[in-house]
Amino acid sequence: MNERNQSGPGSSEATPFPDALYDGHLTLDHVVSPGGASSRDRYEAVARALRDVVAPRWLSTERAYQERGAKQAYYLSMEFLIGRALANNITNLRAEPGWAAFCRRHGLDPLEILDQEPDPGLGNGGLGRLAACMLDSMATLGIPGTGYGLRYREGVFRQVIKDGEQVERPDHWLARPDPWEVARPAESVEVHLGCSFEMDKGVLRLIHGRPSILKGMPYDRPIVGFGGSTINTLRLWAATSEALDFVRISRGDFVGAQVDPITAETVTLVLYPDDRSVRGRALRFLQEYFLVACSLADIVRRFRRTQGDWLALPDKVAIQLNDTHATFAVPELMRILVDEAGLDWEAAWDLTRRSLAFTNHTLLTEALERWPVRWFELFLPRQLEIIYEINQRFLDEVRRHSPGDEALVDRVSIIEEKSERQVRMAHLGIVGSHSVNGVAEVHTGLLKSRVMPDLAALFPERFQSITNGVSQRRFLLLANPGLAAVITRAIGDQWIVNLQGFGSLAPLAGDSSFRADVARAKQQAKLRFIDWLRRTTGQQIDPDTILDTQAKRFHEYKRQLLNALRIVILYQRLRENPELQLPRRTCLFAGKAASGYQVAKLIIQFINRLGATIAREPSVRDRLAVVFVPDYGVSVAEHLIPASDISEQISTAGFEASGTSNMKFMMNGALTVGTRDGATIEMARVVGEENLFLFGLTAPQVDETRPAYDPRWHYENEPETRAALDLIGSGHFSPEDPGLFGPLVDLLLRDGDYYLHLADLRSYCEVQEEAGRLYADQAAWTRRAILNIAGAGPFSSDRAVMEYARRIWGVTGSGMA
Ligand code: 26W
Repeated sequence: MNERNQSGPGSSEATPFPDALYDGHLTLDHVVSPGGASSRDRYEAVARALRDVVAPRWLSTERAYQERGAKQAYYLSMEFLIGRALANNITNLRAEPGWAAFCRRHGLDPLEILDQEPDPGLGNGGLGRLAACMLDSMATLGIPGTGYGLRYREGVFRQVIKDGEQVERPDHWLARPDPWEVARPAESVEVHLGCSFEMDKGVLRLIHGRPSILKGMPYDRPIVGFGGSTINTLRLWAATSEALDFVRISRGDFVGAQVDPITAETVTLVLYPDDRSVRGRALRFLQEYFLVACSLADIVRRFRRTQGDWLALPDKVAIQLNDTHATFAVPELMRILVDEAGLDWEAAWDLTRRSLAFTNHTLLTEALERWPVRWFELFLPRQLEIIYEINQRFLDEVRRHSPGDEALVDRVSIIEEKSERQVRMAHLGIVGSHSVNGVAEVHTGLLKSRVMPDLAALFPERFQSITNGVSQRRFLLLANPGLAAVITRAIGDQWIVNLQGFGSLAPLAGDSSFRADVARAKQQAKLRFIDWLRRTTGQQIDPDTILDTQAKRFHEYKRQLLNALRIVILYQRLRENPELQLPRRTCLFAGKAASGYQVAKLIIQFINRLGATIAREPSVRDRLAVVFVPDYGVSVAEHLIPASDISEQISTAGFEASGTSNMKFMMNGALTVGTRDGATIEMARVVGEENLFLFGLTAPQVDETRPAYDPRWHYENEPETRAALDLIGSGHFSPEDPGLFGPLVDLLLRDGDYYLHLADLRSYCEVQEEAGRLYADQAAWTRRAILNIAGAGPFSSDRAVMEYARRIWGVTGSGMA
């Protein structure tokens, strides 16, 4: 595949732009004359023309994998936050020059066309975006990697801010046909369920004792590797069902009766907008099993096409389970191997464990899914039998290992024997896999010491750590072309496919002309973002301020409230002392709160009210502003991250598994204000703690502090803390409803401040002052920014994927050094 010419990264020359194909699609697909076409029509025609260019390479990629009998990696995830495809594919096909000339020739505004593409919100946050970055890296490295997900007809909700509050709007991203996807009806699969169900006013009502069949219809999306020579596949399943089979029904043969199409489609109607827990959501239970059943049926079907011997499965197939959401794969693969392939239990179990690997992305116990046994009894009786057998054999092993320790047996059992018996999906994933990994060193350490100590002690060889990464092609080359050009001019463009080359930027931190280039690129990115924000939201930002950004899902442990508290303190300082010389700062917030997460939504409202209050005060507003950027997602991140000077990574230590926005800000030259948590610890090790602004308790200190922690001590002994909390409690930011933000004060003072905001507030304010002082010295600031960029090498998803490929999957890629 890539043996063709090795000139420059991604080993293929720039792709000419397919004008003729465009004209064809415009007139033939949309039957409009060029003059009569809408921007959406033009977008679709461009996308289809590019897909035509990609199609033969897509086929030959697959053929090459088959020919070399390559071992394949399959990434099973309930979320793929892929972002818009057009700009990404133009970049990875190296078709920018062609695209620019094409737009000139057709008198088109490239941004206008690019803006037509909906941003598929097929994910909530970090987990979903990591999956997308992994796919981009697998394709770029020429690794035979396929993503399996669900084709939600509605992605994560669109966030609208009304009177400072988050309002959720449906995301009809498929309202118009999507030009990138290819329906594959011939490759549909049947999914059998032990009972049937119907939707009754949005609630799933089970129909006991009537087995049913769902149909999984696959839709394939091209994943274009950089250079355009490898095109991998993201296969998204849509649930549907055959028309009701009246002949069968007339024979009273309800066994295998189809669920009616409308009900069937509800299974993949919408992504659960929750990244905490989905307890009690039977439809989510069905979605997860549906994903696994369709994907495993497809994987086995592909395997059998070339392999006659089942025992070769782990040599040809590596399946990565993206968190507990995919661990139905353990009993489902066993069902296929025992019931369909007819293998004996031991052989099937060996193949299953050697083919499956599990990644954990969170330490939050409520996010470690447990599903009621009775749902298995109804929907998946055979899988439950298998789970019982797996658990029985596992616990026998445990009893052999620790005779008499029934407490241990209870703790590690896959079945939680509480009032409502539940299946612990994380335990199932760990017992049924040959590899379990955390997504950053500190996270994996806590996984083994705090969350899964017993299982880690039982299977020490299975636990390993692979720190996350992000795609520098999407989050630097595409999102920040100005800075990318400055870097390429300095060190060439190999970094696009090998970010380790960034190290050679470090010496340039001392080079004033290079610093000037980097500072100019940052200023350009700022102005571009400010212009975009004004055009899309009407909000004005002063470019001569520090853009200080916290962009991530709203969650108490991510402590957007801590950020807001220090802004209240800053606000009070400026009110009390108008002469106070402080670098002017714009504090930007972006992120969605799970629609049912009231506290997080109240924090969003508070931040918006804080911003509105400040904006009404002439004595303060020219030195401090708070701006909420709505509807955060991949496309907004591409505007916001390149423009930011400061990256806020302020989670309570021990709670952020890894973080990935921290890496995106770093490679775009923002300086990190953060706690020693997740991957930020590893970033500080590479760049040097002195080049970040680290503060607060470490994870062990959090554990030590918690037992005797009294948040009121800070209220009693820190005047600014007290004044800030009193101001919030007084209704100053909500005069029409003085008690509105009382619950936030209670959270901190009355309810124990579980995430230790007040414990870290002082040191947080101090490093923010330090950052403000350094910003006044632009040369020093930019020098540090360059050192952070230079240290971003290890945080590419290419490095992460190569670790998965070598240490877990045992696959190789033509692009892997
Ligand atoms: C069942 C509901 C649900 C849905 C999603 C629970 C938990 C999740 C995800 C695990 C939450 C998530 O996105 N975790 C983030 O994963 C990133 C990628 O590994 C990490 O960088 C973040 O630290 C972690 O919070």
